[in-house]
Amino acid sequence: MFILNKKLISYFLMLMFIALLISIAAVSVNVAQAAALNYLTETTHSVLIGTVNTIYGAVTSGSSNFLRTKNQGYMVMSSASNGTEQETSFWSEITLDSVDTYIMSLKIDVAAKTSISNSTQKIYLYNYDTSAYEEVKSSSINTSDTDVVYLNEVNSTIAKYVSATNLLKIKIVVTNTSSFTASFDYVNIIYEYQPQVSNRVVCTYNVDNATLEEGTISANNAIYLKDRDASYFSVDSSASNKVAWNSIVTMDQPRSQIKTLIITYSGKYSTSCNNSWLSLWNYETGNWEVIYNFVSNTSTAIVRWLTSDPAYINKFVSEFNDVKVRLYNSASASFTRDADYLNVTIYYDTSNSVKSFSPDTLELDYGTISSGGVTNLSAFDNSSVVINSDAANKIAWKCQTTIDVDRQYIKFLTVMTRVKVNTATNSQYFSLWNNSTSSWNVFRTHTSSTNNENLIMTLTDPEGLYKYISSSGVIKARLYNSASSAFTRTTDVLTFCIEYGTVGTFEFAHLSDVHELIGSDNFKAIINELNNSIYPAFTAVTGDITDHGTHVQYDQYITDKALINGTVYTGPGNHDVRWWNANGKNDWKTKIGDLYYSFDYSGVHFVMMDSTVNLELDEKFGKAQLSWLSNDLSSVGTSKPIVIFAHHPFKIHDNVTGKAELLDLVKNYNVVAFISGHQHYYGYTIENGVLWEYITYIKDNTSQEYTTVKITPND
Ligand SMILES: [Ca+2]
Ligand SMILES: [Ca+2]
Ligand SMILES: [Ca+2]
Repeated sequence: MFILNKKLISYFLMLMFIALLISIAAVSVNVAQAAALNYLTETTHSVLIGTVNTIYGAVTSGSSNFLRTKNQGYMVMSSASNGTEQETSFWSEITLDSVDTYIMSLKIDVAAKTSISNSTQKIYLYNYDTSAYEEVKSSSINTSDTDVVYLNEVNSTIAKYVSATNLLKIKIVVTNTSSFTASFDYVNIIYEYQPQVSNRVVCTYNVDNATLEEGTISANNAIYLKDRDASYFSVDSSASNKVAWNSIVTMDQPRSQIKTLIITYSGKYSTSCNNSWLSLWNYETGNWEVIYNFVSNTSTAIVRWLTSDPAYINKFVSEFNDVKVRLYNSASASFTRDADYLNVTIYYDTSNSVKSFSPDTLELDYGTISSGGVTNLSAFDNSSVVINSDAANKIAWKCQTTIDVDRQYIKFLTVMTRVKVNTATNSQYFSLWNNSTSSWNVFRTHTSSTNNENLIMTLTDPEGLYKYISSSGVIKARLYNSASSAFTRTTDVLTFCIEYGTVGTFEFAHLSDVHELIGSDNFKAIINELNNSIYPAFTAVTGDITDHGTHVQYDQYITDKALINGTVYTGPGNHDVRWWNANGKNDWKTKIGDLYYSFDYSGVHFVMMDSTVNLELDEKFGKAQLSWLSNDLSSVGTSKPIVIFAHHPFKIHDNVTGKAELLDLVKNYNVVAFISGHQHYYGYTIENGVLWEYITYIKDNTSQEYTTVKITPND
């Protein structure tokens, strides 16, 4: 199946030439191949508490459903007496999904408050080794919402909390000396794990747009949301002391493939104001829905909300793969909101093949290695490369890998590193080496953290990838940062992950009916344009290369054709075989070559058909040709995309003898386009995802009467 990308069509139609974009479904996944790799695609997953089992106290309003979003919507419990204390407590058993190997990190995020101050909240996890609960976190909570986060990044101490069947049991206990009610807003259990066999991969989208709802922009613009770099998109509050804007991200992946959706925001305020409300557009109800609210501070806060719940992904991602994010807050006086960073990251299942590559080399531009080496970067295992800054307080490592997949088939490249520093530093710059400019291009600017963080850059433009993947498959990445004093950077992982299909991304040129123009300056101008600005993968000419099929005209076409860079595939038209003599087809064979034939390019099969009849205007596909086609296609198989060329249009000439047989013959194959000429005007239709196109005749290069057809693999 293929789809015509309407956005891109309109874009290309704005150009002087007429262009079409064909997107072709990539073929099946090679799981066996992926399984054999040292597979490094990390998955962050979120599980929500399902059934709540109360121990002391009772739920008086709300339910565990209220714990999915941090929105001041609560599950409320009233306390009961436990000995000398009042207590609310509940436990829940959670099944962790698809934990193929070990869990790298476990984070439990609880937001709650109590009706009276000085309550104690404890988080317990069930230890399957000792068959008893263990306290993992104890905090004081009071009458305002309090966030309590338990974070464990040491695999060996997480494993005991997960049963052989991937169960995790959590108990949350709140106590006070007097009776109280506890209001639980949010409980999210987030774990990172490393699947051994999966086509689940990560893609990150940096937000660079915003639609203002309340307030006026006071500094910079929404492009500043792209990087977490302490440079801000600043908005002054409106007359009613409100700031609100929303951003939209369109993802490359269909909603059905998205397994985890992560929203990250970072920002600060000129003065403290009311809570900030982070919302997502609910496409089912047509309303904003708060997912996370947080205190609006004058210091930068980073908030992250994620879900792996299909019901949430379905309502927050549109059928066109859009996510809309909104930030709203208000105050009693005017204020400025400085938004640093907004990012949407997804983990998704891809139908493409996936491979991950660890770096082959590690070199330092700045700093010295205090422990570890390149091999430590190949696994998420807290075994890391530790680098000390140099005398100028800088660290930069650069790594390279060599991939063994032809870059023409690569759709996505994701480079991920897991890194932390021992003390705050300046922004970290994550770059790829640009082979065309011989310089590092910064893709992510990210404030450093003393906690492990994953820095991810994703390149989704197949042509853009050519700059960063050399013809021999070399990719180089670099991470640079500096500080005002000495620091240490610890890097656990660097991985290069590619998604690739069996169809490459390329563009070919289609010309037809060149007969009136051969030998002219106008034709040479068109050839010049193809050679110097279009750079087609190849050129197809669908007939009428001569006006009357004379030897002189054939020779002129051959002379002109030699000026076109790259391979030119030519098929016959009625002018070529109709006028000169009854020997037209034999003259073609002598001068040009086969009347019909096929060829392959970058995973696509192309067939040039002969629709002509000696001495006639009209068209015919003869039995011998159809028999040849039957044999040809049977060796191609039913999944490979096929494009069929002929001079006479397949669609609008219903009097073609043998057309019904041709269409019947190809109906079980993956024909994505029928392309022809003859009409001397341009048109196309798309039926059941198949393109039927006919183009105009070549007249002059101001009218640009040729098309370029771009093939891209589908998702
Ligand atoms: Ca809630
Ligand atoms: Ca920024
Ligand atoms: Ca490691």
